[in-house]
Amino acid sequence: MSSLPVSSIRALADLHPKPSNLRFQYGTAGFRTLGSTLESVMFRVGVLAGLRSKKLDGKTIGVMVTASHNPEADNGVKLVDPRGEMLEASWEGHATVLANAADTDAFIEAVENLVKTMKIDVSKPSRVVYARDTRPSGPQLIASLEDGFQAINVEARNAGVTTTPILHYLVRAINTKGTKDAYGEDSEEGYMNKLSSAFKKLIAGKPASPPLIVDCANGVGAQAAAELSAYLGETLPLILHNTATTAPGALNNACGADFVKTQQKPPPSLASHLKPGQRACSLDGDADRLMYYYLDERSQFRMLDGDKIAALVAAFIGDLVKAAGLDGQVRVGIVQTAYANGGSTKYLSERLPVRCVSTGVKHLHHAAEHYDIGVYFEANGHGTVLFSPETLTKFAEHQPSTPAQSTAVNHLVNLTQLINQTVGDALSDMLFVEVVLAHKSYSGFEWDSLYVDLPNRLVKVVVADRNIFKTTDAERRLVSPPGLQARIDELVGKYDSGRAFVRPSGTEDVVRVYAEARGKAQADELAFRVAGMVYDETGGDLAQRPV
Ligand code: G16
Repeated sequence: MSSLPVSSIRALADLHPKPSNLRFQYGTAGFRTLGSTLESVMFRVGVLAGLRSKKLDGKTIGVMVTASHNPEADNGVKLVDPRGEMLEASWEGHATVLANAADTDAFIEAVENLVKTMKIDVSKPSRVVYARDTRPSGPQLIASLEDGFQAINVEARNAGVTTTPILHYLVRAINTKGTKDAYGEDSEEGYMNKLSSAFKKLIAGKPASPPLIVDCANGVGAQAAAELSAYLGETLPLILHNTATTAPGALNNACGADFVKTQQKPPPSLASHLKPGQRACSLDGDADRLMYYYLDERSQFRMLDGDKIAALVAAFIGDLVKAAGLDGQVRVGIVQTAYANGGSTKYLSERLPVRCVSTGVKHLHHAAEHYDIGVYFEANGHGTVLFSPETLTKFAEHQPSTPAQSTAVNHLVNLTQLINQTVGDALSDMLFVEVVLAHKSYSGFEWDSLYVDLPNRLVKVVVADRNIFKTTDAERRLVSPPGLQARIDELVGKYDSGRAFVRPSGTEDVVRVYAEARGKAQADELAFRVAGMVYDETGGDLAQRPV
């Protein structure tokens, strides 16, 4: 067994010293913080990705440099496992240990420990594919990452500037190439072709859809949406807005999926373009989240968030399974988080099995794998649909007994091609929504009418130390600080249809408070009163009271 190239690691690690005053944590979506502090983390992630690949016998690992919905000055990095899913949870701890080694000696010692404890054969090849979003700090951070690859001789493929879901797609496509599970051509063109041809088959014979406005958050989604639009042509006219990927400070600023969800209003830049009835949607900074909305006939903003998307697509899939004659043989289930609106949970659980898990795509993804067809969506618009391998076989082997059954099976098969099953994908989800709207002849209004959302409010609280907040029961209850949950329960009990919970964010240095109640004013009041309790519990700068 050859040994680690210690001198090469040492020489390059010395170029990327860890800032002594900072502690890094591999959280909900990898490492994520101010981009200017992340150089050492990037170098170390480069080394870690190489080791992960060696451990998996040279399979290709993905590395995505992005901070998604966060402000432009932030950046981050996450690892993607060979099937295109999030890094296995046990390796998140290894990532955190490596990122926090105080100096080069400590880092080399941590790498040697990892190789020993995980029994990594360092003579194996290591392969990585990597990409970044459009953040200004990206090129510098990619250079540090590449030094990490060089330090342990990784065969690295640069996928350039692209969306997070495309990077996930590439990882799976590369690792399944030439096998019976081949996922698609391992290129951006392969992705565009796969999605657009499935879309065209699914809407064949349906009346042409009116144009769709797409807010690209001034991020990398602008580039991918423009490319996709060219593939779609007249089949789905897209009108792209917020495409200023190089304008300083524009990324996610007063636009994008997170803005729409948290502010519950459209981006101001779209104001003059939104007429009653016009469908629009917003991507986030790396195009893995999607929010739809429209103005009703009184020009009121109506939001169609991840919960509404789940309701729309799950019902559609459930109906197709029945129409195909596969009812009882293929179980469809839904996965949500505590942020799911009570109205959606009620609607969905009256029709299909629903599970609630902790925030974070990895939790939803794993829970969804337990169903034959698992639909998972976070209210923030992050989600997808998973088809189990057995389900794909059932579709392939099913003998339809009527033309209607045959059509339904074909639609299901085309959906397996349209949906990016590796991770939530705003562009793929957008096409899926458009397919359902076309099949059902729904406008935003009919879609919105599936169920009524309970008024709700999401608030961020900047606290001195978010780590003192510990949760249980899929993050619906606090176990620490002691006594706080009982006080929240008492308050919630005073509100009609009241519900509230508190959890520390895994991507921002804040605590999040969610509340819903029968009326809008009550939901707002409950959220701010709980936020006040959180604030009083921890103290902090009065200027940074709930934002
Ligand atoms: C990431 C995760 C999502 C999560 C979101 C917010 O999204 O992938 O699963 O819902 O962060 O997480 P938190 O409330 O812990 O900050 P993204 O789109 O930013 O990568």
